[in-house]
Amino acid sequence: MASVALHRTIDLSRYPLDKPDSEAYRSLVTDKRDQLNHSQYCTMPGFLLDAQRREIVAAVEGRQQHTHRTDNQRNIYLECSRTESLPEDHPKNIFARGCYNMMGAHLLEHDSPLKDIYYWPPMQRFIADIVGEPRLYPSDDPYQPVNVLCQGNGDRSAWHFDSHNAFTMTLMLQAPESGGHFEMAPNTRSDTDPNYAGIAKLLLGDNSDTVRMAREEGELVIFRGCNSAHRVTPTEGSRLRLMCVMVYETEAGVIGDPVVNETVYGIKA
Ligand SMILES: O=C(O)CCC(=O)C(=O)O
Ligand SMILES: [Fe+2]
Repeated sequence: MASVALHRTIDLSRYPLDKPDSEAYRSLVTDKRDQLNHSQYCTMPGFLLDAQRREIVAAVEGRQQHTHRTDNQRNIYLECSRTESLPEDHPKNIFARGCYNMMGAHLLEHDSPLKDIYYWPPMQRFIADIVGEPRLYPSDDPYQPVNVLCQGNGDRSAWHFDSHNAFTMTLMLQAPESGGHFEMAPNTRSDTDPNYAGIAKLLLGDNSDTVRMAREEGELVIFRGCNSAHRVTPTEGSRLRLMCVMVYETEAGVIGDPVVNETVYGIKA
């Protein structure tokens, strides 16, 4: 892929991914890595250039009828059924509504600029440098690598932990008229402490440990969502909230779980 094409897509003057040996690149990476380690997320406003963003939005809006609708009640672990042996107020038994349309990678054009970004080796290197991995690889799954989460009036994502990837990248394509805020409770749990009591408080409305991130159109965010619960508050208004979600893998050749693909994209294995 020619880097010249990405000059139209990524603001390379602000984010010099094409100059990994430069001082500007090194200081950008250090800054974002520190932010990620400190807050469990880091933000890059103006990453996607605006003219390209508008073209992407038009293409994504034109393909809405093919997206897959999800509307269900799930707990913070993304499970839909109760655990009878646990009390009513245990996080496993607290359910909230999640509703949205998902556009999988199979529904994006082959030459979508979102795919250009995702498959561009300097992008993979840049993200690896920030998250501290020696190398990252695109997912080989037909549906999961690059998605667009599409949320209309009233749509939302309930509090959840991401189950599969240690970090996730989200690129805001279009902001809704209002609502649709990304909220996170950094370090809600750890690998050794499930913190059920703290999670129950969060789920019952205690927002004292949560941050709300202003999400600008064109902004790239990297967040660690495995142990930091996060959600998207209800979108309001007629303009769709369109969020591109990208995941990289730490090894080559990774294919997603067919059960996940059936639930998220409606693809029967
Ligand atoms: O839409 C967002 O801002 C967050 C999406 C999300 O939670 C995820 O992709 O795991
Ligand atoms: Fe998530």
